[in-house]
Amino acid sequence: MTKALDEIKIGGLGSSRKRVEDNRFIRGKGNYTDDIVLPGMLHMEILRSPLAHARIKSIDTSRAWDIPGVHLVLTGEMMATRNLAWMPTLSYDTQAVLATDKVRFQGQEVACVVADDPYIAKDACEAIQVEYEPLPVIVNPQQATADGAPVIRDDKENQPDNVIYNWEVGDKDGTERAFAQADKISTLSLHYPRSHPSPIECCGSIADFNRATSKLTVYMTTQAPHIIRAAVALVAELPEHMIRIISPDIGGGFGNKVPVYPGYVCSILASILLERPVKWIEDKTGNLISTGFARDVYLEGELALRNDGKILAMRMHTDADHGAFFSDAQPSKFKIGLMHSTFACYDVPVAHLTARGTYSNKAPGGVAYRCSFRVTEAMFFQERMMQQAAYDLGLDQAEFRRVNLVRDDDFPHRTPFGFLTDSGQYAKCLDVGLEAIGYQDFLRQKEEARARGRRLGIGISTMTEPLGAGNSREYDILGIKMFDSAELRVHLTGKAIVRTGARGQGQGHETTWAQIVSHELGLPADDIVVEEGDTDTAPFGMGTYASRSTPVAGAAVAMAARKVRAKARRLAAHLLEVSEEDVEWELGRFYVRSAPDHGVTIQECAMAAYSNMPDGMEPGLEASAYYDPPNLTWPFACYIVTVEVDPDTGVWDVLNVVAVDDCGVRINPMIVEGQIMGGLTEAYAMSNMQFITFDAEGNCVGSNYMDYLLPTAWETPGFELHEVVTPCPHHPIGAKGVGECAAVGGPAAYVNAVMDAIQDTGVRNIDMPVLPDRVWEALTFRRDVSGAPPVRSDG
Ligand code: MCN
Ligand code: CUN
Repeated sequence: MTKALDEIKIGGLGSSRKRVEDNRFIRGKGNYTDDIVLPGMLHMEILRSPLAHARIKSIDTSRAWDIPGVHLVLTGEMMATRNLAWMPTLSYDTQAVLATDKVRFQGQEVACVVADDPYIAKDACEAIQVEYEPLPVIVNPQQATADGAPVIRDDKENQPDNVIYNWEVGDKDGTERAFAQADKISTLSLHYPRSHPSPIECCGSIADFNRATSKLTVYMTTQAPHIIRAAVALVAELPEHMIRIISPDIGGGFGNKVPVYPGYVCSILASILLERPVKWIEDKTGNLISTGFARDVYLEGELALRNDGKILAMRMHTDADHGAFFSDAQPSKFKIGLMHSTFACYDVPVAHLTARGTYSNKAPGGVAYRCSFRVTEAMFFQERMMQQAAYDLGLDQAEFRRVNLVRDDDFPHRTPFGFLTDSGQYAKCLDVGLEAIGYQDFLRQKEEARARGRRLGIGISTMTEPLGAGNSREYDILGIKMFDSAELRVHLTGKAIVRTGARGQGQGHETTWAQIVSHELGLPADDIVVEEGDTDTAPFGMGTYASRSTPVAGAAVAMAARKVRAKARRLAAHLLEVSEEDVEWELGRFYVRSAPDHGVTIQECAMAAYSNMPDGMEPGLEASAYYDPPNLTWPFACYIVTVEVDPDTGVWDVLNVVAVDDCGVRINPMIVEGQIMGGLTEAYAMSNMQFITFDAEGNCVGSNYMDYLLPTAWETPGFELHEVVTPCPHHPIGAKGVGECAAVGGPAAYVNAVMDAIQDTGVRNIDMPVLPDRVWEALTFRRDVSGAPPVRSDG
């Protein structure tokens, strides 16, 4: 008779345990950076450039210094005396901390004031007089590469133009040969607009330099505290052990809190100079105008097709607008992130991808916002292209996908760009989705409605995405290999603490890491606390982004727990007075194989580790593990959306949304569903209401919540969720990442649905956000609608 614990009851794997962090969040007891008040703390504000491109002729700070309560006014010139006017970016470029020679985007940091309170600091910023000489402005790659275009980065040697890189991958000649064999070639070009993560909490930091101890403590809103510590050590040339980065509760990150921002650097220098804590909290417009943008890529491509629907080859080109500095946070080897994960779920024999990156007079960005390094753009293009190709072939769009999806018995599958996808049941996910949405019925309804002048549409998006960088062979950031770690310490009464180098921002790590330990050791999840975000206590890790926490840090948690279990087994053998080989494990308990009733609990082993260990055994029960994943994890998803478009106004309403996600084994099904609903909501917002762009002068249009709309419960549609589980073959508990899937795959489903409703017009593309006026324009003039900047200033 087994005495194993009921895993769901103790909060182990598969338990929809309530999020423990919500105990404090829903009571208003979260501890965010702005909640922290230190003795003697001063406040910093940033003066930003009103112009997108201008030479700085002079900066006069005298009036700001005269304002009572002002302690410090920092300019680029002062930063330069400490070699801090510029900083290296995560993509081997440089970025201005405070502008010295020129401003290169609207909202760029020009000066900082540190004062007794933020209001004095803000007033003093306005008292700074800057004389600008305006320069011609560039807001897209076409302008950037035009003859005679002004060189934005004239600060750099060997930068004669605005091109950052040309990059390619795949088999050019083979692709050309395959295109020559095609029955049909289908093409598509589109712009994936800039989008902004816009977490509710903006960015911020509190730097606290203590001269007596030489220790610098920085509280900040970062998703990757250890990377920041490394950056501070290298940039500010401070000894690493004297730097402590603490990332307290984070009010949403979504990628916005991965980069290193000038505000962090300025608050650190200010604290060192003043020997007092200095707090900088960004305001909403500052956040929307200057930090971590995403996307802004132009994608064009084509598929070589056989009449029966088989894809023979894929070719695509990307023009990426990086803004004024190439500061993407991404693995060093890949200039355009993991864009080449595109078409990974389809059996495409050969493909070729080229990418070009250019500078413009826009805030740097390029990678943040629920993306795993450009996979959002990659999957959006893929799924828009798949729908268009089905139309061009005259095939049913679901059937066309099915014909080309990688088969279940074809794993691991090598993609044309060299990735190895690990596992999946792609056709099954599609079937579950089609069944749930009532596909055949809907097609009939659509016909009938059309006969009465109504326009219904259905959009499908199927995709796999690479989550969980890296393996260390291929993935590094600035030379630091991408792996992660965890530490588990079991106390004598069988309670425990887990620490990882990841840093959740709302994903529920405090809940789910405990569940992994619970699964491995049989300790109730409620007996385990999880701590992340303090570099003095957490083991080294690369941080939380690219949905890498479960694939990498989560795996490290399991491995650390297994080491603890191995030691506990030796303690059990000692307590049971048998040899280790005679000891069996079941959840929560070791027992003697020949006498199953004779056993000890994991808690009894923990006590023995401190009170009754065998001779020669090192006391204590703890372990750490560094986990270098053998591969990325490849979750799959099928999102299906139905809409009705009003032909008179272009307004479209969502009728139904079905999501089928396969993220392998689910640690906490409720949290996974929350992640998927959040992603579908963001996808909905990106597809039709989040409009942030630039006019011809480089003014950022939409840098406030009146224009850049956040979806509320009112306009967000309901979602019907389904699951398929294909365990990840290389992850210790079979889990794959999921945090970004719905935001990555979702947008194409919404846009495809609208395009399906107007397919008979011959319009091939409307750029996101698919605003009603764009749909109306497409319907009325039967033409594609581009959303690329500059936006017209004539309204
Ligand atoms: N999970 C699970 N079972 C799985 C996979 C995941 O139970 N098979 C759980 C995890 O344990 C974790 C959550 O789901 O609690 C998300 O896990 P994972 O997919 O590993 O993603 P990360 O934790 O690395 O989160 C990063 C991802 C990214 S990159 C962005 S951007 C994003 C996202 O998460 N930002 C978010 N979701 C967010 N959700 C909130 N609330 N806030 C953000 O800022
Ligand atoms: Cu790119 S947004 Mo998430 O990977 O932090």
